[in-house]
Amino acid sequence: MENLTNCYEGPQPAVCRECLCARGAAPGSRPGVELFPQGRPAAQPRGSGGLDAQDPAPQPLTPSGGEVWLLSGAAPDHRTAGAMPVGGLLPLFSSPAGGSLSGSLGGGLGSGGRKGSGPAALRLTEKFVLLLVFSAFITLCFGAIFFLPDSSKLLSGVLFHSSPALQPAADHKPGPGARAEDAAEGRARRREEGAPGDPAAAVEDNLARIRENHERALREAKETLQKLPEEIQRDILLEKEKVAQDQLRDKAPFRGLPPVDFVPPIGVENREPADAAIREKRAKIKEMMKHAWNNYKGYAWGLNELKPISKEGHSSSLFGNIKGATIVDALDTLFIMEMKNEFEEAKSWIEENLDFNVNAEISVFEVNIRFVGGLLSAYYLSGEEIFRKKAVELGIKLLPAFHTPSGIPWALLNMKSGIGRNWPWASGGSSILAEFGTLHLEFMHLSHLSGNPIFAEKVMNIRTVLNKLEKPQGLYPNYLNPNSGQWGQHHVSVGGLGDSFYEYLLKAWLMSGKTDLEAKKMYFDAVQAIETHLIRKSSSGLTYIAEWKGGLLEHKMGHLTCFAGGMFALGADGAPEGLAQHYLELGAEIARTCHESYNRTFMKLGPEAFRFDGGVEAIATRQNEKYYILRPEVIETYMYMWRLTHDPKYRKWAWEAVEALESHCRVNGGYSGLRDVYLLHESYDDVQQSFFLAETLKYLYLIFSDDDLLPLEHWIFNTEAHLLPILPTDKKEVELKEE
Ligand code: DMJ
Repeated sequence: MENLTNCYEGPQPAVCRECLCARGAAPGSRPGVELFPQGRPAAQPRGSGGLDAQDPAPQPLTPSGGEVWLLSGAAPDHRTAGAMPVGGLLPLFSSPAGGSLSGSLGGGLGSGGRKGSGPAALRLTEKFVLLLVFSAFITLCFGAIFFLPDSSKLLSGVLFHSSPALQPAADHKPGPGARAEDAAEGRARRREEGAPGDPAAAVEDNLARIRENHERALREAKETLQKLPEEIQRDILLEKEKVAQDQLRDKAPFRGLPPVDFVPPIGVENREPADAAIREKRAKIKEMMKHAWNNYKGYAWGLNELKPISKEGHSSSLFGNIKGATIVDALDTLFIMEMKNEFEEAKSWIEENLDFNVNAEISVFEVNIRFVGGLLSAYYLSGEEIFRKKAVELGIKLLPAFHTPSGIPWALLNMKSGIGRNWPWASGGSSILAEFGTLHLEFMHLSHLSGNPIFAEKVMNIRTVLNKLEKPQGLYPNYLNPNSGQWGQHHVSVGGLGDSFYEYLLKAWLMSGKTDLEAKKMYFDAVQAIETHLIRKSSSGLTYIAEWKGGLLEHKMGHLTCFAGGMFALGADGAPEGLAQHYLELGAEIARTCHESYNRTFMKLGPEAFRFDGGVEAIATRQNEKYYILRPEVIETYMYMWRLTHDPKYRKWAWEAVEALESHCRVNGGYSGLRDVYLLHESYDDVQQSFFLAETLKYLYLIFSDDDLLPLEHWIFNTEAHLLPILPTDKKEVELKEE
C-alpha cells in the first residue's frame, strides 16, 4: 500500500480512497474533488498517460495517466446526475488520425476536448446518431461497472492498472484455489503469445483478473464464514491429533533396541606416565577422586549430590526427582581412573535404582548433558548394555520437550505428563541458546545406538530454525522463542546462556568425522563474529571475551566463558586458511587471562565472573560474583592447551589449581565450593557438585596422563566431559559431500 503514503487521510469511501490515492491521484487530493474538472489539461506530458490530439496511435486502456483522467471526469455527482462529461471519456475514443471523437463532436460536448476541424460540418441527424451510439456505449460501460458484483475491483482492474502489491495473495490451498492459479497461468501464456501492447489482450487480461479476484474474494469470505465454529473445532482437533501422532511416533520404535556391534574403545588402557613426578601428581588426583566418591557414597549414596560440611545429600531442582546424579556423572571418570569396584557399584545402583518415571519437572539441558551423556559415555567405555538401554530410555522421555510450534525444545519438562515450559525469567518465554544448542552430540548418538533417526531429526531441526534466522551482526542471541521461532532479547554471551552452543557446533563437526560441514561453517562464522564484536584486550594486554547487550559491551567475563580457550585451540586445526596459528594463540591468550583471574585471588581459585572496567582487570568487583563452585572450565582449557601445545606452563597452572583445591575446598566430608575466593578464610557453600567428579577431576587427571589416554582424534568430550566416540561415517556419503 505504498501508494497511499502522503495521500489525503481524511474520511472517504474505501473505494474512492483506494482509487484516487493508490491509482495516481496527486498527494493531498480529496475524493470527489476533480483533478481536472475541465477534462485533461492540454499540457499533459506524453508518457504520463492519456491522449491528446497529437497522439499517433490509439492508447490501450491501461496507462495510469489515462486512469486518472477518466476518474477525474467521473466525479460522483456527475455520475449520479447521469451527465458524465464527455471529456472524461476522451481516452477511450481517441482516433488514430489524431482527431479525437471529442474533437469531432465539437466543443459542445466537452470543453476540455481539443478543438477539431469539422464539428460544424455535421448535420443534426448525424449528431443524433452519433449521440445515440455514444449513449449506448456509455450504458454498456455503466452496466459493466454497476452490474458486475465488485465494482471496486472493476475500477481498479479495468480502469486502473492494478499494482501486484495490492492484489490479494495467491491462494495456496488446493481445490478451488487452483482455479485462480490456472487462470493466471493461462493469462500469462496468452500474454506471452500475444503481441506486446495489444489492447484487446490487455482488456481481456484485466477482465480475467477481475473475475479471478471476485471469485477469490467470494471464496475467502465463504471460508472465513464457514470456519465458525466447526472449522475452528476441527483445526483444534487436527492440531491435537498431530501432537498425539508425534508422541506415538516418538514412542513406537522403542519396544526393543536393535543389536549393535560394540566397538572396543580406543585409548582407554591406562599406562603410567614415565616421569615419576607426573606419576605422583596423577596418583594424587586419583586420591582426590576417591575422597570425593567415598564421601558421597558414605553420606549421600543414591541422592543427587553431597553436602560435604553437613554430610548429607543435596538435591537440586534441576533433576526433578531423578536420583543419582553424582553416580551417573562420575561413571566414566571412575572407569578411566581404573576404580573398577566403584564403577561396578555404580553400575549396580543404576541397574536397580535409576528411574526416569518420575512425576517432576527437570531441566532438559542438565539431564541431557549429565545423565544421557554420562550413560552414553559409560556404554562406549564398558560396552555394558544397561547403559545403552538407560540412555535411550531417557532420550525417549525427553522427546516431548520438542513439541513446540518451532521444534525448539522447552527448557523444563515434566517427565510424567510430557508438558514443557520455559524458565519464567527468560526473555518473554524464550528457550536458551546454550540449553537447546547443547543436545546435538548426545542426540546424534542416541539415534546411532537406537537405530532410530528421530533424535537426530529433532536436533537437526534446531539447526534449520537457526539457519533461517537473521543474526544481529552475525551473532547468536541467547534467547529464542519456541512459539514464534524468533529471537528474544539480543543478548549475546560466550559464557552462561550461550557457551556450549558454540562448543557443540565445533564438536558436531569433529564428531561427524569432519563431514558435518554445515556445523563447521556455523562454528567458524560465529567465532568470526565473536572476535569482531566481543573479544577485547585490556590495557595491560589481557585478552577477554565481553558480553554483548543489544550492541553495548559489558566488560565482564564469566568463569564459564573460560572454556572458550580450549574450544578455540581445539578448532584451530580446521580453521580457514592461515588462521590455525591465530586460533591456537587466541586459546592461549584466554587461558592466560583465566589463569590471571585465579592468580589475583587469595584462594588461587577463580571467581564466578571478573571484570575489565572501573580500573580493574580480571578481578571480581561484585560480591555476588566472588564465589567458586568447583567449576572445571579453566582446567578444561589447560587440558586442551596442554594436549595441543605441550607447553609445561599448563601442567604448572593445573597443579596450582590442585593445591588450591586441596588447601581451600577439601574438607573431611568431601569437597566444597567457596562463597568468596578473595577472603582469607574459607566460607563454604556446602555443595560437592557432581561436575567436580565428572569434569574437574577428569581434566586434571588427563593433564597428568600421557596423550594416548583418550586421544582427541578418537574422542569428543561433551560439555560435562563425558566421552563420545567419533561417529562412523558412510564413506560414500562423505565423498558425495566433498564433491
Ligand atoms: C557443567 O555442568 C557443564 O560444563 C556446563 O556446560 C556448564 N556448567 C557446568 C560446570 O560449570
